[in-house]
Amino acid sequence: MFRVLLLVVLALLSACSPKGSEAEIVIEAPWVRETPPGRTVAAGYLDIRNNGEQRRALLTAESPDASRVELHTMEHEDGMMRMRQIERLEIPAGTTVSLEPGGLHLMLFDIETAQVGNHVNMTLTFDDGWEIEARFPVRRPDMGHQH
Ligand SMILES: [Cu+2]
Repeated sequence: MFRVLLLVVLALLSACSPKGSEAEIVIEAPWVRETPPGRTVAAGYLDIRNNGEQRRALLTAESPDASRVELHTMEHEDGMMRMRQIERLEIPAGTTVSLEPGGLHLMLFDIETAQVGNHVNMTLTFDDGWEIEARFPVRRPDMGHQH
């Protein structure tokens, strides 16, 4: 009897509680930078807003248009800016993390479609297993964010 009651309570809890990142993470202003002719490596940018009360982390990004997508950061090293791959991107509770030129970005490899007029689909996966598919229009840097 107790066991049945417990199952009912658990079922009610899971039905009522917000579903982790799905209710808390908001993707804003996604875009992919146009690549010069002949280049097949492109950078993707977006803002990730965490409206929840727990720290979340972006773990992976995948695109049907790229052989792989990595999370990169830019760091000063010996007076030069260098890209470095990171394993996860933390998004503290109640904050927005911006991926933008000169800083954090998504790096897409072997992409042929990063020309203005196209868009790139990407699936972002967070540390609680939640995934979101986002559409990244391709832009030139001088076209700005165009919110
Ligand atoms: Cu990079």
